[in-house]
Amino acid sequence: MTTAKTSARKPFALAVLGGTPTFAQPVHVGRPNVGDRANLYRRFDEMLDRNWLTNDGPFVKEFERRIAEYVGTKHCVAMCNATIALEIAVRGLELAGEVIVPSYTFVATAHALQRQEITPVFCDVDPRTHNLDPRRLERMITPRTTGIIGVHLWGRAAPVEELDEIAWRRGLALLFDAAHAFGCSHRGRMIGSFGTCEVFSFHATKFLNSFEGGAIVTNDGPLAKKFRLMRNFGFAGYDNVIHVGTNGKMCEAAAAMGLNSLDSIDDFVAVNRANYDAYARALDGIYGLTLVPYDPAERNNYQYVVVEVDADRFGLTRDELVAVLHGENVLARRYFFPGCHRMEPYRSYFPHAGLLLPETERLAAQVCSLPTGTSVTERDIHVIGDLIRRAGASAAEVRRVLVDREKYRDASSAES
Ligand code: T4K
Repeated sequence: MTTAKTSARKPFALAVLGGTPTFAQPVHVGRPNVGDRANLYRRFDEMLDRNWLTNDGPFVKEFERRIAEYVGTKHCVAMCNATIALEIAVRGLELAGEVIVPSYTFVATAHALQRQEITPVFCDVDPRTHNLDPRRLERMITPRTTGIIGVHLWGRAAPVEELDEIAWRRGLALLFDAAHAFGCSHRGRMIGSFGTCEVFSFHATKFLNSFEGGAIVTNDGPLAKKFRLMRNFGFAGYDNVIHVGTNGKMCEAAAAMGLNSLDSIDDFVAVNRANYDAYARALDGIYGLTLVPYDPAERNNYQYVVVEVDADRFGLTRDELVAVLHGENVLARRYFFPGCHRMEPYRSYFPHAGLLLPETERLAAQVCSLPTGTSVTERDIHVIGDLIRRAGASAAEVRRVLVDREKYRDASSAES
């Protein structure tokens, strides 16, 4: 583990109040975890010696086999990223019309539908779980609805049984955006085998990365075959295209990184777990701040450390807290602000969607993610906890400074 360097600062002065930023270098939310470099270079040498760089190469095949084994599915189809994997899954399942998704997610979930001219219908989430609320979902179904995409937000399982029951009763397809949930379980079963298929992300910022990457996992053989065709332009052999397709292939360098990450997965989870526990200690007792919990009875990857800020009790809004942290070079992120329904093109298409999404609106205003992963040390976390505590303790002064700064900004932009 490397330590983000701390610099000397005036005691008790937050940077927004005129002090020196605590961290000399930015502390990021999603610094990539890098496993054993020597092994990675060995794999690169092997790849270059073989002169086979992409198109279903041996590393991709090995990566697919190991992912499927890990989550207990029959098939894994590796892709260049999770967004393309979602698009292929949606198309492969022949979804059309409307598909119900949460708005409280990364925008890729909605874009994967919109790019295929399928309307994402945004359903509100359960404030306790941050995942789709099945009771509200049932009311969003129309004659045009063909499917549901559940998201296992932060790696905590969506309500799979309830969604499965609704999907079965109403004749809808059910798939899951499991971008956050590799290595997590639900009721003791690994996420990956719920719904018709699930999609993982192995983006650089995910705890297990292949630089860029994603995969669809499923137990449905014919569907897996279709996904394979679709990720390779629909080719079923030289010169023989039998399906519409795209270029969704994972390259060998990405698969080499993915395999390397898999070799270190237990270490990554252990570090994330230790960091999460360190945050729990560092934030303990801070009035108005809630650390989003993980069920200890399940397997978790602990890759997101998420807090909810109750402005009335903490004294600062989430945005004000984020401004304080950014001043200290702690680049906390407002995942997922402002909610897909407030992003284009959705906000133009459905300008009043927020009326049906009260919990999404509240969470989008109250939640932020804090830095974790192998580049963040327990000492860093202790310091970040202390900064948050001090921000809350000097809330009135911090707010006054931030409001003045905002007024100054407004005035100078009006002048220019
Ligand atoms: N579904 C869900 C629910 C998702 O969350 C995502 C992606 C997807 C689908 C689609 O998966 P992919 O198609 O990406 O496989 C990031 C990631 O780009 C995105 O993969 C992720 N979710 C989302 C939650 O976060 P940004 O734009 O917020 O990330 P960015 O570039 O600001 O990076 C985050 C932090 O990591 C920064 O603090 C900087 C640091 N960083 C980033 C990169 C790329 C590094 O230190 N090194 C790096 O190489 O979207």
